[in-house]
Amino acid sequence: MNTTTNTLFDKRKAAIQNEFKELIEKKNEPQSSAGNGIFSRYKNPVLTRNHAPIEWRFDLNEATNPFMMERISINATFNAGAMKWNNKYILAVRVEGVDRKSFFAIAESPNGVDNFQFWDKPCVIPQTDEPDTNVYDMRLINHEDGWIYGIFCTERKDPNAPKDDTSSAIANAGIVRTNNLVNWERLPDLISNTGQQRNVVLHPEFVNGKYAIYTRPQDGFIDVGSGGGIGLGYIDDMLNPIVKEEKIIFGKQYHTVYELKNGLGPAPIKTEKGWLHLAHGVRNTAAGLRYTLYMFMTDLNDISKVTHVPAGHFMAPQESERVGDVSNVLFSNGWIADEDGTVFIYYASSDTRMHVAVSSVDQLVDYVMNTPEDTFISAGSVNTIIAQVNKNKEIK
Ligand code: M1P
Repeated sequence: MNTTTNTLFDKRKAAIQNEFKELIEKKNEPQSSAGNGIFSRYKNPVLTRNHAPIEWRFDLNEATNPFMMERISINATFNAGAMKWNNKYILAVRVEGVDRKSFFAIAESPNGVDNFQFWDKPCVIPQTDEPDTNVYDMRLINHEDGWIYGIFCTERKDPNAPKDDTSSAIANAGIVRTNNLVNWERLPDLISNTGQQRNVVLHPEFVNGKYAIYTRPQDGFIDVGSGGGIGLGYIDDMLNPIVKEEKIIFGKQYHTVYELKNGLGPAPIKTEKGWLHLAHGVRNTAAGLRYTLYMFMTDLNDISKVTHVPAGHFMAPQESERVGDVSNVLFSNGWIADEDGTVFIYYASSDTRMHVAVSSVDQLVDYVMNTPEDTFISAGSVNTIIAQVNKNKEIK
């Protein structure tokens, strides 16, 4: 084909390529110079559905696609696991096609805040004997055993649901491991006896020679029912991932941001003061479920012991983040702590696109240890404010 003919195909291809280049190369910057002192949100989403490579979406042969039509469309890019690897900021993104199926794809950036680009092909996740209908929300964990684990949610239709019930599903934790983020070895799905599982995360270090795993047991697919809370259990061998017992270390609680359910985000970050955790808490409202992010700290030597819990949410959906496929949702399953202490918090808004907020280990430790805790009653919140006002009056 002569490239100088300037057909409709040529014009559209050139326009699409230009727009894509502009999007990928767009610089990002903090939203405001003042902020809250805890973290800086960045202006542009780091990944949107428009970041999906042109080669995934278009048949680039003019003979078979004369209108240069999008043949395979992407609906959303969200809930990404994260890690630093070969000096690049890596996201294992939940990419959702317009067919509603999610899959994983790796995107990398040289600086963590912009220029994210997907690798040329999505991840191929081997199946178990029972194929996954849908997979999502991978946590990437660089474990001290030398493997990189990907723990994700695998969803399959409930075989015991009545015939006319086309929605009931069963969620469990799928497990893969890799040493290059390209070839993934599928391990058996998690075996627990506490119902369904989502938001399962592997602790990055051995605890007494065992793998420690954070769980989120639940009775049903959407409702946690009598289950719920962030659980902790132990596994002897990841090739036979049985978690015999789960202890709830952080339960749901009335009139808090984690009233209805909660779940751990990424694997915790180790600091001198304790393990820093990022989690999501969900409450119900007249407008539907509201998902916000909150933080807590656990003891360095006893990871089942929660030592600090700042009151309320750490981040909540703001402005355009509020709107998307599932509105009023912030969700995070990936963050990266750099060697200099900078922390890149990757979060998705409204199940639609990925953002970054930047903080540091020192700021997050200060936030978690020195923010007043929830008193669980309004009068207590007033007392907390008055105590701060009085303390400020003492400043000479
Ligand atoms: O739609 C909001 C979130 O809902 C689920 O979260 P959880 O397991 O806590 O209920 C997940 O499907 C998550 O992917 C999604 O962002």
